[in-house]
Amino acid sequence: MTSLERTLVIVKPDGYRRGLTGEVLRRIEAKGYTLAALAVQTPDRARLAQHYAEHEGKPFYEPLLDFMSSGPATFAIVEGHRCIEGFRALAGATDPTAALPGTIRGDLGRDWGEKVQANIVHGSDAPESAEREIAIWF
Ligand code: IDP
Ligand code: MG
Repeated sequence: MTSLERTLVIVKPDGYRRGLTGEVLRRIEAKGYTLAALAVQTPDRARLAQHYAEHEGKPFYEPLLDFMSSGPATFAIVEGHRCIEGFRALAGATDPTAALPGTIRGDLGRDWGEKVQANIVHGSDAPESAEREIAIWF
């Protein structure tokens, strides 16, 4: 028996602007995961810097903070056994051009020629990062 997990999902500002919040949440619910908390807010740079600390110094870091603070985003705590791995499978690869059809990024995302990939969703990558990220935003 695996333990009940939680993950932080963000429908990023590109997904929010394009009206894809409902489509992303629909896929999470259709998969069978539970929405434990939901909030719409424009991410502030201070909390984004904490959230994305592992990427500080990379060429896409400043563009990433600009992009993520560019407007409202939807934050969700998602629950379910193995939901961290499961949501990342639903999301698809980081690069939306390479992300497979059938995934959120593969079906709904594309390259817009920017320094940062606008790829619609974030999902935590491990139990420790999920708890760390949930504590930042909720
Ligand atoms: P992930 O969101 O799939 O976990 P990370 O490597 O954690 O990917 O990167 C965080 C975010 O930074 C990505 O979702 C994407 O928006 C952006 N990003 C990551 N790598 C690149 C890159 O090589 N070029 C442009 N943007 C990137
Ligand atoms: Mg990541």
